[in-house]
Amino acid sequence: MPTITAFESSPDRGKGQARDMRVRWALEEVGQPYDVRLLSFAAMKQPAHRALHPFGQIPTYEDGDLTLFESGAIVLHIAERHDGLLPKDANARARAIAWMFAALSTMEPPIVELTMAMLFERDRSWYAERLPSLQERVRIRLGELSRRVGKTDWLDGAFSAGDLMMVTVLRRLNTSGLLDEFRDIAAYVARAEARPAFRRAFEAQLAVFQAASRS
Ligand SMILES: N[C@@H](CCC(=O)N[C@@H](CS)C(=O)NCC(=O)O)C(=O)O
Repeated sequence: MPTITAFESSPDRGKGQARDMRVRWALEEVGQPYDVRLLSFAAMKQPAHRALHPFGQIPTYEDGDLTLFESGAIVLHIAERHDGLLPKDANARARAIAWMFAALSTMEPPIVELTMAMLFERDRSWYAERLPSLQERVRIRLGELSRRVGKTDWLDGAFSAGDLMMVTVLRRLNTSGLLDEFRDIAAYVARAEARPAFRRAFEAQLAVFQAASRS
């Protein structure tokens, strides 16, 4: 059974934003049970964890003699070893993987820049001046993506690891108000969140936060 790592006490208070959510969701989609090792921020920076993750972050994935870091690499590994997250047809499979990369390297950077500024830079003198340009960069990408997801349920045929990755990236915008401006995208995210595997992964992550708050 694989073991993943996750925050002992997630800064998002269990809202499914931490990147172990992607891995949990992928494992739930393919029906693979897993163990979770919870880490404090201090433990993430210790040599024992850095031996698994060079940047001292979560998530990691251990299965037998394989250790992986980077949520995209982990989800791709799970999708390649189980049915359900990548199409069998070689071209469709390559396109689904392209959507995973698009989520991580085209959509996620401007979204992370915006959300990090909203979380950690609100009190800076330049925040109000910088915010509109950060929002505009995200809006451009959302506009482009909405033309795609407005036409079909999923990005390319059946639900795939590409959708899983895209939705976890888009969910980072939940508190930004920007998703409300793009009804097609909000509906796409809601469709994905209604999947039983998403719900199970979300509940598992929330349960960790609730247990940490009680102790
Ligand atoms: N590109 C990495 C990013 C990993 C990452 O940023 N993890 C965050 C949690 S979502 C983390 O561990 N933050 C704490 C830190 O960097 O100290 C991935 O997709 O796995």
